[in-house]
Amino acid sequence: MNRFVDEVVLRLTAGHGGAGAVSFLRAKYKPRGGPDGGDGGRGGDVILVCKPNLKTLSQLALRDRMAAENGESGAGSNRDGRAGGAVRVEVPPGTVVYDHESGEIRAELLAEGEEVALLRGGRGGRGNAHFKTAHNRAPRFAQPGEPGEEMIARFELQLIADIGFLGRPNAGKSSLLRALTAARPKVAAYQFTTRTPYLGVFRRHERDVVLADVPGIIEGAAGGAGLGTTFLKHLARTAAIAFVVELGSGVALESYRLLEHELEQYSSELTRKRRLVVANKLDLDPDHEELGEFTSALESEPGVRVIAISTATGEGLDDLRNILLQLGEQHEQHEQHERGEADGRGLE
Ligand SMILES: Nc1nc2c(ncn2[C@@H]2O[C@H](COP(=O)(O)OP(=O)(O)OP(=O)(O)O)[C@@H](O)[C@H]2O)c(=O)[nH]1
Ligand SMILES: [Mg+2]
Repeated sequence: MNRFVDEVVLRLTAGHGGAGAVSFLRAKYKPRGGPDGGDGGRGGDVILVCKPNLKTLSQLALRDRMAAENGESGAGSNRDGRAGGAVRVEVPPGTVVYDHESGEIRAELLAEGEEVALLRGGRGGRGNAHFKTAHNRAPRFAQPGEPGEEMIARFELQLIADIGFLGRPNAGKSSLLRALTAARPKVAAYQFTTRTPYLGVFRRHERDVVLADVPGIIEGAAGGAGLGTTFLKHLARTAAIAFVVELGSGVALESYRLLEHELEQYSSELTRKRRLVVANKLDLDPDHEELGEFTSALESEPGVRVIAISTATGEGLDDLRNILLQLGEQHEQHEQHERGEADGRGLE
């Protein structure tokens, strides 16, 4: 399988327009024929295409530039140049394209088949046949083609999931994804087993709920420690974040605070997302001693809900599925609402 790549910088160039031609009709017995220079062809566009079968940007990481074809020049006998072919850049759903220099967002591709004409090819120049006037019956000039648009683009992939998992290494995020979905990320008793994000889906009441397992976060991750926090960009599109902590070793509360802190350092916007706290490994806290301390410490915090589970015994998983489903549905309603508002504005 391709390695997972979620960020790529590429120089993109649309095609230049072909030059218009300077030419004069040369026919026997007609030495002073009129101008017949054809127009240059249009340069090709740079088009982004959303392909759901793609899961990473790795296919773009092999190159540092992509360009559309230039238009051909015009020719005599009023022959117009051929237009340049477009270049189609295929990207997975969830790709955001930034202008690398200004940081401005130029395109976002979410749905299957979506296409965005990112850069326009240059117009072809007009041939001298266009410039004949009563005063100048033999124009010796034609237009050059216009240059194609160009940019340095940064492609960023943000996986599209309803709920993303955030946790320290070893908390059991991948075990949870395996327990809830058919996804099979590796599970092991060491840190950073998961090195790239992983998606899994479960179906309940005829709805799909998409979960994202994200590599573990350690203290200082925002500053680059461990695998850093760049994978947290995959939480950007989720409806909610499930903080996953482990019970049984006395670190649940400390872990939760650390996750909050690192998330805040990375993006305060993400801290405003709906959140759920999943206290895993309940089987290692049989008297619920640590769970009790943990929940009472978080009791006073608004909007924080703790659910205790064990992926080892299956305890709590069914409740968790229902909560995840609700969070996913709320997200959908929220998005529909936003779309409705946007449409409403258009009708005013
Ligand atoms: N006793 C017990 N062990 C668990 C439970 N859930 C996960 N584990 C174990 O905890 C260890 C880590 O599990 P993973 O699912 O790989 O943890 P992770 O959070 O994905 O770890 P990273 O990928 O390194 O961030 C493994 O040895 C699991 O078998 C649980 O509910 N109870
Ligand atoms: Mg893992």
